[in-house]
Amino acid sequence: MKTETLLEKNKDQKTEVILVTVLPKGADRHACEASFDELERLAETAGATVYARMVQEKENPDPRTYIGSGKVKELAELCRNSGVETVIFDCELSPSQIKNLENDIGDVQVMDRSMLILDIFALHATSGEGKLQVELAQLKYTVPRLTGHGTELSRLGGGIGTRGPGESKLETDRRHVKRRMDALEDALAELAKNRAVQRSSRDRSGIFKIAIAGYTNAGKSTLLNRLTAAGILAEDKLFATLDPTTRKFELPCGEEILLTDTVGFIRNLPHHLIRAFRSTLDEVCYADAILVVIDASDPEFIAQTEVTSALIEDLGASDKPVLYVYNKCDKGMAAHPVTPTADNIYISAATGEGAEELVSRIEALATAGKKEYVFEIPSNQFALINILYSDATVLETEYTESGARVRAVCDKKTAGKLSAHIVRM
Ligand SMILES: Nc1nc2c(ncn2[C@@H]2O[C@H](COP(=O)(O)OP(=O)(O)OP(=O)(O)O)[C@@H](O)[C@H]2O)c(=O)[nH]1
Ligand SMILES: [Mg+2]
Repeated sequence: MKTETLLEKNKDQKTEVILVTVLPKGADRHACEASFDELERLAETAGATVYARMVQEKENPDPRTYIGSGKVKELAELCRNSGVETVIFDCELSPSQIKNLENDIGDVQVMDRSMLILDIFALHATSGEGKLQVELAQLKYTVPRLTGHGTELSRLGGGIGTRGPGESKLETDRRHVKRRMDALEDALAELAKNRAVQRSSRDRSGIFKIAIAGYTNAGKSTLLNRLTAAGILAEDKLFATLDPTTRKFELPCGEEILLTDTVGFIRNLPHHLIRAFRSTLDEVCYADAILVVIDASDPEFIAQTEVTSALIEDLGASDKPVLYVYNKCDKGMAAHPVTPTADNIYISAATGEGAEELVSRIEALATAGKKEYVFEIPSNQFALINILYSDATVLETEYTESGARVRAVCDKKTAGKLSAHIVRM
């Protein structure tokens, strides 16, 4: 099945867009500007070029058209003079605001930040589950916002707007959309079930799991590639990764752990989008520890770390041990360097600087609460050795006349199952 997107015309022809934002009085001006800069990067990632940026300082957004009526006229004129046919607002617009804006401006497509993010997700989704999640989110969010715009979409032909949930789909009976949404929900529920089964078998194996989380473009995939040669696409693009990738990683002590690369976070990520990707984000919830990767060369890194922490809390994963990985230190620090502590580290995933230290910190995380034991298992109870092979890291097994002597690293719970056979700890 093809996931369609709104912005991309074709590979050689870039869509020109105008970006619009409102700076409400008393709002954090810097945060609004940073968000607006980010919108530009999002637009570029979606394959567009920015023709102009329009900012309105306004007490409160207009309920009818978000920007004031004078500004709407100005925008309409700019669109007419430039021939730009797509306008993207750095906010969440209601379906009626989009409709009013499109009517008032005429001959343009109006998008908001979430529609743009979904557009990028549609471009970057590769797995079956990722594509289903994007399509469902588009049907829930984008389609209602395209109401009444179907004719314009057809008129634009291969232009902007045809990458949405698809012309044909837009022209289809709403009941069909509802049926499609139900089918997608069923399919996703089935996939979530499979994911849960896989997870529980991983859990039974007792293997330590680490999720690599963080702001989009922080270097999460580059880090996983550096550690495991995972071969994941790492690009200077927002949301290059949509689907989680899990790789085994062998610690210097010989213990194997699992590292999972996850979808990046971004500011002003609406809750419905988070819910749509809940099953992929669950990888963070089921991890035993989290590496929060931060682009320390980005002037916005402190705000980005706050966004990441808030989202981890939203997911209900804030009680997990976290190691803050300040990445891209080869580029130099953007702002005040963070004091090194037990829960942070500076590295460069690109050059490998700090990687060795990172590995030993990961090892410390994974082995916290675990220690080395020696067990003597009598030969009539060899089934117990299987427990060690699945739940512990076996360092050495020596067979004796009476049974086996096993040296292994494990947690208390595992050791407890064999407590009668511990000879040294
Ligand atoms: N200079 C420098 N660039 C880096 C470093 N780590 C990653 N990058 C670059 O930063 C960009 C983003 O890296 P990714 O690994 O794709 O980032 P990500 O966090 O996986 O991003 P998303 O999947 O898009 O959320 C790429 O162009 C990388 O080459 C680093 O340590 N130093
Ligand atoms: Mg990535």
